[in-house]
Amino acid sequence: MTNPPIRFDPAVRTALDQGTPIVALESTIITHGMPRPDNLAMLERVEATVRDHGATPATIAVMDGTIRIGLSSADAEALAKTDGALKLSRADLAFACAQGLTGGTTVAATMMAAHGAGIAVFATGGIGGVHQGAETDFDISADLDELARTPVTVVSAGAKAILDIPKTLEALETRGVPVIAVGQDEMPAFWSRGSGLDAPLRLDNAEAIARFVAMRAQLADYRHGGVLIANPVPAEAEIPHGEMAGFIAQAQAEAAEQGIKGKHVTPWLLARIVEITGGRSLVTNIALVENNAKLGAQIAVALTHR
Ligand code: PSU
Ligand code: MN
Repeated sequence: MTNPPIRFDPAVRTALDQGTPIVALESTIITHGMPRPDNLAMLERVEATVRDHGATPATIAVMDGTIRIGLSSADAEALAKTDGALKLSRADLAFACAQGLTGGTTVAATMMAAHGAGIAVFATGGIGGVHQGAETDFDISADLDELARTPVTVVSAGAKAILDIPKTLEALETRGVPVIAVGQDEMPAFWSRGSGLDAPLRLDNAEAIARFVAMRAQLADYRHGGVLIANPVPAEAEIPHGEMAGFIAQAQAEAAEQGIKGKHVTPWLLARIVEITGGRSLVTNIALVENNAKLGAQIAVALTHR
């Protein structure tokens, strides 16, 4: 038997030992979600935001076959510049470790690693979900099943509007995943504060979210799974739903034309939408991740105080 190849950053190790608040961050957003050099700049800003709000950031990735819980700035820079970094979801994590590979972890794989490391709160941009046309191509993100099984609170800006949001909400309901909009009744849609759909649940601040998460763990400690927090992008950074719809439709038509499939779909669409919007969607994307990092830190702090 070999030990699982996991390495903790010293700051994260100390925070775990002392029981101080920690926020996990994913890395597919770095390797596949944003162009260089904005990906690294985004990570630095997001980690600073977590620290400014009283928590330790733990960016999770696989580097040369080792699951890394927390990255030094040199590691982060190396990851952001790695050519051909893999996109690692639940199915790929052990494979990357066994083969000594490097990649960004998706929401699903980051949840697995965070939970294994003892980290309960994780902030990201948007989760994967049910893709448009899933009724024919079966493209449903492993993020949804991970939310059903792994008890981590995931702070997102909702599901990207490149997904089928109504079907994504149905799939989450089927899996027993609570979906909580923050401060509004409407489900946010990543770049947009609104989606035209009611969110299943609503809470208005980090304390209320922490109370709910703690209650859920108490009531159903047997396989209670995760919680999805849907935190709307700040108003000054949003691209309204109606405006976004046209950009998304164009990118999707082009992806279909070019035969983009499987795990390549999300990164391809994100990159294309950045081009189509002349970089505006990237500004929005960075703002929403930062906003989620702040709320994630506040939830982690509130959970620690309980
Ligand atoms: N949201 C972003 N950028 C991203 C992703 C989400 O703004 O890169 C990534 C996340 O890591 C998410 C993944 O878990 O896309 C979903 O991919 P798939 O649909 O192939 O499971
Ligand atoms: Mn997929």
